[in-house]
Amino acid sequence: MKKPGEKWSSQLGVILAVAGSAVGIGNYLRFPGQAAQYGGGAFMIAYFVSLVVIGLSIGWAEWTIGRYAGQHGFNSVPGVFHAFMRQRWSKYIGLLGLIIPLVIYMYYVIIESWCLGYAINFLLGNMHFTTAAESGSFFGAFAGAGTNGSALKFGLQDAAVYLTVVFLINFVLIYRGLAKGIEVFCNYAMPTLLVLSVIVLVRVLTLGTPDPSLPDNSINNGLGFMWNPTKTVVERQVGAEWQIEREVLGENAVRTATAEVSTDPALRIREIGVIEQLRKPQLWLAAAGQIFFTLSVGFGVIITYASYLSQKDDIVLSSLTATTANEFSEVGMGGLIALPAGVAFLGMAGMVGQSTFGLGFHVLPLVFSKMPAGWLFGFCFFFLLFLAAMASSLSMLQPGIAFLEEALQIGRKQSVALLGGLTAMGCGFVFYFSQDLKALDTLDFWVGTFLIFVFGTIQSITFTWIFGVDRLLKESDKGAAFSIPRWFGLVMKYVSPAFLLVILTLWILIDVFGFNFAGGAPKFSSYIQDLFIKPNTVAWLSIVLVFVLGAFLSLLIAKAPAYRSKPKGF
Ligand code: ALA
Repeated sequence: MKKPGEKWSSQLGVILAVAGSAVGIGNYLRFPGQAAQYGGGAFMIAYFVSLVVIGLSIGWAEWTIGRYAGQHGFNSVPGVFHAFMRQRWSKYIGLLGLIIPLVIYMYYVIIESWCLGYAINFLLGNMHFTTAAESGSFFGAFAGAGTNGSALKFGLQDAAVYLTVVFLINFVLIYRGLAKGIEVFCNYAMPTLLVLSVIVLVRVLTLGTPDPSLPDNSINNGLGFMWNPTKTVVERQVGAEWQIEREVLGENAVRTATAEVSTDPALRIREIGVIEQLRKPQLWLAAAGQIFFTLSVGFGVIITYASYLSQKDDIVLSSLTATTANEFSEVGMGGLIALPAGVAFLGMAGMVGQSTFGLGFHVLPLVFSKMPAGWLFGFCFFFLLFLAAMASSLSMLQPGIAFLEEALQIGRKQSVALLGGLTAMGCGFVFYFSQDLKALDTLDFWVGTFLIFVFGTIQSITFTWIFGVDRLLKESDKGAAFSIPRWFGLVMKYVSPAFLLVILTLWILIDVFGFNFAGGAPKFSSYIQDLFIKPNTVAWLSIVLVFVLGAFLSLLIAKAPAYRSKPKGF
């Protein structure tokens, strides 16, 4: 059997690298945005269920199967599936584990470069916004959201220059390899980002009520917005239906709303309970999607990283440690920074309906502009996001590198050049078609959400039913600091696949077929509209990009001698 050429230099190194892959923009921007949108405290219940059923369960399985395949000479995801399924077609399942990280890299690195650009501009004192319109128009110009191609300018306040730098750093580190590139970067970046997070967190939590004349705009209310399990809302009657008009938080807001409601019979105040919120399928989809995205589970990343471990290395505690580090940074840091700061300065009205990007690149720059020494805290926040994103984007390149080296039997120089060329084309496409961030948004939906659900579900089923859950648990015991409890095997074999199949079905019904659980006409998401109802050229081109990449990689998989013969010894 072929021996893997690369190894991690220490157990801590691999834990930090996996934690680095997990901790990213998802923790500090996507998580608070999703939690607030889907009910705060109620969302957290679905989130923690998903953490156990998807995060821990598939995470442990990915570490185990990855290390097992690595022991038999396979480091790439197609190799892993070829190795343990032993069918002529099984290597093609691994194609998903290549497309997902590569396509996500193509847009993720752009967001990473925005973070660096914002950090530098805060440091240079270029970020002073007094209104939401000002910060919004800065971002629009920076990211080229107004017109395709408009971000292609090379000034300090333009994204292109940061993208070039960030793209190159990623490839230099990947070229240096696992131990000297990824591991060294994560060894420095992870503690640094922890220190920066604490600095920003302490600043935010001590903001109190920045403007005493607006007592509802406070950190306490921001924390309530993020974490309260029940919601108080004002509803308006439209025909026979009561529709939510706004959420009410804080004593003054409740007093004002009560007075308003008493004079208008078309309005009412109501508390929405936890159970009512948990009945919404969208909340479960959002929670499960967040767990996949934040832990980099279902990405093809953990399998690849784990394939460089030896049988003496612990994987059970390492996986748990990396997951815990991610959750500490997500729930304990990300959950306490962005939204509370936004509410304290802009109030609830300024926060409602903010997307991940709205929160990160419109709201927070305005918030930092209004804060004393905001340039410093703005720099700390965006630089920590940049470090977190870089550790994640590096992990998205390794599956591609491992595959090219294994399939084409080429060296590091050639694999880096080939992958650099491929991702530069994809990244250039997303960067050029920047109007309304259409390409980025389309790829994030179809690859960064849909394909991850699909691949996660396939992994959950094949690992426990084809490889076998008993074998998997026995395999995970090797070198382990402690064993995965045997009862958890039942969760892995039955609960996780069932949970994921339900989620995937719901997702397809709601987001693809527009199924309306409230009854009535189908409600098609903008992504379906962009493809079939009001076809959008850039959305279609983005889908074509994924298929062309898939076809190219399939061809390489088909031709690769490494996956021709049946692996022995399994
Ligand atoms: N896991 C990475 C993040 O959360 C992709 O940003």
